Amino acid sequence: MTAAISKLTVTSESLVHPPSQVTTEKPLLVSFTICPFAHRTAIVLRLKNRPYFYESIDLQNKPQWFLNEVPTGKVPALFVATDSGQDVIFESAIINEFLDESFPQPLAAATPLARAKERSWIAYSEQLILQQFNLMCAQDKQTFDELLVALVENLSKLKPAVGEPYFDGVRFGLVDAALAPLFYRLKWLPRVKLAIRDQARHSDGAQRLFTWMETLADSPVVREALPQGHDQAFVDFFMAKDSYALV
Ligand SMILES: N[C@@H](CCC(=O)N[C@@H](CS)C(=O)NCC(=O)O)C(=O)O
Repeated sequence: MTAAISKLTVTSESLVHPPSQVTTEKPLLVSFTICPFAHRTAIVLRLKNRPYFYESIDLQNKPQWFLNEVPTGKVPALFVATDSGQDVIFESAIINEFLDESFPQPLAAATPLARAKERSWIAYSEQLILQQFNLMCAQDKQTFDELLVALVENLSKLKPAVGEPYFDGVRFGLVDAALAPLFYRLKWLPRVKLAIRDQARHSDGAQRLFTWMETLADSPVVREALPQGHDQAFVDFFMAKDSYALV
């Protein structure tokens, strides 16, 4: 899997807008360099061995072609070719389900109940990603400490499978793709990891959570799905916000 993924060509050639080069074989992922939600979709594209065009937009000055097509004004959006031209889908969880249903080797669970539970956890994970963002934006110790406690408490509610590397078992699935971006970005929030590691001394659930978080954060597909220059852009973005986490 890793060898195949590393051969993928992710092109960020300059596109005519609205993007006209999109083909059935090669959709366009519209992103913002440090966006964890777009990272979710890039992970699934890689798990599915799909090449894609990639374009990062300025969220402070969104291009009109993007606003014309994406009513939420949020990234990620995936532009895909259709028989009659082109279409766009938005919302990372929905894009990821679409990709999963469109290409072989399902990532989603096998039964309706198990798939519904995955969707529940994916919906829950959006709140965690927003909490992480707010924690990165905290500018003083008191705010940081309060938000840290809240994030750790909510992370502790996640229940990865017993004795398995991934959330639902042996395979990297859609819940893993939804949360891996958060876990990767905890390298800038080591106190979150330390708090969960401390809990792991007394709790099997916390131990499982800690191991799962580390597995995903270190996973090659998660790292390779990041756009070039991600880490520097991430630090620059939050430094500009006087992030307490980075002092
Ligand atoms: N629920 C959305 C959240 C996407 C989201 O919040 N994206 C942020 C960037 S990470 C965004 O586009 N923000 C711009 C805005 O809200 O105007 C998803 O899962 O795709």
